[in-house]
Amino acid sequence: MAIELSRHEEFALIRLNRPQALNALSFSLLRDLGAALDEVAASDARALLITGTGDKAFCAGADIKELTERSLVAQKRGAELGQAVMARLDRLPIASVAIINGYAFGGGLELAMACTFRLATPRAKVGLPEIKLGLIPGYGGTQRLPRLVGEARALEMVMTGKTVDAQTALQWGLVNRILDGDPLEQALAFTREFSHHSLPVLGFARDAVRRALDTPLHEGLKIEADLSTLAYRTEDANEGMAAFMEKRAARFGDR
Ligand code: DAK
Repeated sequence: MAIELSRHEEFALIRLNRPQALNALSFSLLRDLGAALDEVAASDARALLITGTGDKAFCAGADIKELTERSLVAQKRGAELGQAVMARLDRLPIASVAIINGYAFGGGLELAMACTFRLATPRAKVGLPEIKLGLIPGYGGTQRLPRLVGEARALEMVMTGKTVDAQTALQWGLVNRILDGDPLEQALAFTREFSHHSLPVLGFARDAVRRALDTPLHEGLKIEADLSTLAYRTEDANEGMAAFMEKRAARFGDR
């Protein structure tokens, strides 16, 4: 299978499993990825981790062999499929963490950018090299990259097609951390930093922050007022505040 879905503790783990093609996103892999995301959404996993099989690549992008000799209509359907899968990942009810364990180019970086967090191994390299193929990104890259690194850096990456190393990606805010030990163990430790909090309240927090990027400030503040009031009405908020008063650890029930 080009997609392997497994469970690690209370987390789901998806591995892109086409190491012979550096985990490139064939259309069949994209369809399997969409199905795996549906399975994760319906499960009780508290977070999703995504990584690539092998030690060379997270994902080398769209499968270039499939991009040639296709009709315009087929290409448009392909772009819509890719965007829909990235959107499904972006809107998953739980947070997702990309473990960038090598190259993340083109659609591979777009996949990582659709995740809530990105962690990179020290030798990881990321970029949107589509321009070198006479293309531009088609799975959300032109929209998500500037939101993460700003317009100037996004234009530089998209228009030169140059790749950046993990250290630069960290400086630019494209990745949250560089993993200096076993990537999966380190990523699990990172995920445990937030996953014990109330799941519905984590969802409100993600929604509120995400809306900040496409909403004028006065409207964003209204959204924050609504979502923070909703959080306040949860049983977990009662528990969290009671635990503080009683000087004990909170026991959230995701309610
Ligand atoms: N697609 C298919 N096969 C790939 C691949 C890819 N993206 N990347 C690597 N491979 C395959 C290679 O062909 C090779 O296979 P064999 O020749 O052994 O059969 C194998 O993986 C190992 O690769 P290399 O031999 O090249 O390994 P190296 O270590 O020498 O180089 C590399 C690694 C990552 C630097 C190099 O493989 C590379 O430059 N790969 C291509 C990176 C890239 O350009 N990615 C795609 C960006 S475009 C759309 C519009 C646009 C898009 C999508 C849809 N629609 C309108 C539908 C654009 C999407 C993109 O992602």
